[in-house]
Amino acid sequence: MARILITSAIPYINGIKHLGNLIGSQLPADLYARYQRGRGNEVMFLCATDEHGTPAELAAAKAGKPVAEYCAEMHGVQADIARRFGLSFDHFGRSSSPQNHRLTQHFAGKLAENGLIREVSEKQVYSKADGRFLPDRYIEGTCPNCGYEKARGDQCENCTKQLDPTDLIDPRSAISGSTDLEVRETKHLYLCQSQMKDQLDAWIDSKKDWPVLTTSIAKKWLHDGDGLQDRGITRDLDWGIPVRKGDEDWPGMEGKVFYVWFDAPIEYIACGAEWAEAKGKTDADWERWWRTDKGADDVRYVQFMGKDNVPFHTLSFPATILGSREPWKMVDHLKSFNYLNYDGGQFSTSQGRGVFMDQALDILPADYWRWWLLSHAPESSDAEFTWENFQASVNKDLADVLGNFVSRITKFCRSKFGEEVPAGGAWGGTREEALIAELTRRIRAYEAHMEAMEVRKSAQELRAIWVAGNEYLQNAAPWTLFKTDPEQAAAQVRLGLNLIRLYAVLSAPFIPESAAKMMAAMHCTDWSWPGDVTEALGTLAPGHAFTVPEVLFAKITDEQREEWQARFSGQRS
Ligand code: B3M
Ligand code: ZN
Repeated sequence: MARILITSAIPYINGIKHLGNLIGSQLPADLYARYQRGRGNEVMFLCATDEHGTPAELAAAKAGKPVAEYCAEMHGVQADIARRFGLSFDHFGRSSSPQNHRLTQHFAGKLAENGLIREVSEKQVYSKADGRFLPDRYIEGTCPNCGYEKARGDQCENCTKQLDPTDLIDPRSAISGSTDLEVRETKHLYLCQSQMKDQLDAWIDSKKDWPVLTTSIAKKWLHDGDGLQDRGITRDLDWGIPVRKGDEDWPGMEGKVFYVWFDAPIEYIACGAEWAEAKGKTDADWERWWRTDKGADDVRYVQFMGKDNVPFHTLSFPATILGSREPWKMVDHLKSFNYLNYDGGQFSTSQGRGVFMDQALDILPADYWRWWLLSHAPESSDAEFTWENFQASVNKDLADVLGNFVSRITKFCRSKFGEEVPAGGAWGGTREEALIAELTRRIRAYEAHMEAMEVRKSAQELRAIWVAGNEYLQNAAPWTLFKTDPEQAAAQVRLGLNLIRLYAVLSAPFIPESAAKMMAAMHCTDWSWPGDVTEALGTLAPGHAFTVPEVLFAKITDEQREEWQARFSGQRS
């Protein structure tokens, strides 16, 4: 049994995520976690809310709440929506947890001990109108790299370049819009990433199987221009993890906090500690996932994230871990995604454009969204959500192919043989042989795509597996055969009912709720993954009772599609 550690990029606390965020990390991570559990492997799937920094402060101010209260509330909201979307985290933590405070301060202490932190007296933008320094997102301006006019102080959304607020051209305060800004002196800590350039370079070179999208972004930041720059890891903010050297004060750093991108990835690890606390486990229980000296050397660690997060995960976070010179588990495989666009434009949290997770669940069950999003995951390029495409996919793949298969075979059986797996006859003629051969080939391909985290290819293969069953049934036509050879028809129906169970097992990573309904309708709890397909199709024996399930997937009508298209065309209020 393999042990697999999975993390999804941790979503910012500032509001409910849209479908583009969901497919960019949490949903494909869930697909992989569910698949690996289905294969009988031991999985630790961690995610959390990213609660520090300016996004949290700004959102809390907008909501008129103290930031700690706002974060606690929003964590609850996000946890609930994640659960309703079927995201099967082993723990959904918080980057503001005491565990993350301790661990972040610990890492900073180790980095300082190893000579990898320097204090820099730097010039920072101060807003006279706002009476404060303006870090990160409190300041907006034109990107010096690509000219995008709404670049933020920490990163340009358009070209993904990491920025410092003083890099921006024509800067203005994001709080008041004031351009009455001046540069003042303040002292900050810098992580000496440049000293670790060769080590990072070698580490990335050792990752032969990483997608090009990932390595090319990392290599770009390592080698382009002046190469890897040292990075400020502290900020003049109230909300965040206070700057300390392990358990000790850090003279001169009073009143400052760590930069959100310093503590956020450390939360992946701290989340393990939160999991242990929540489940009444010991430190050894989480350390066997995270410390290579305590059992994690045989763990495979996979990270999921959107492409804009790649530099932080291939450079900054590894620099933190390598720089600590402690035996923490590092990522083995990093799966990154392009962007999902919405109906001719971009999804945007700040502009309230697109469909947000809570809205999606208000109109349709999670599996409809899960299927569309995963089968259209933005892997090799950006993808686009359109209502037409969504309607077509749901109606064809889910309703016409899978749903129709389940309903047809169960209803036919009920009408001719009653609600139990019929006895009689034997399947195994050429028609069945061909089906088994096709299923075997496709299931093995499905497994290979899932292992490789090829999300779209996995979805295509799964769909083809559903189609194969439908076609078998269509050609075998037990409803016709029943009149002349009821024994043979019974054998075919028995095969069909077993296919429902098999489909439940194979489909559960994509559409867990529907898979559970299919399994429940078969009165079965045997979720074992199919090795030999013939054997798997003999699981439900003659006489085994089942129930005809309710309609699994309702078709989306043109009226619904038009209504939703109109409803979601503007801005979220
Ligand atoms: N919260 C950005 C994002 O949600 C950031 C990810 C942190 S991963 C450690 O895209
Ligand atoms: Zn830019």
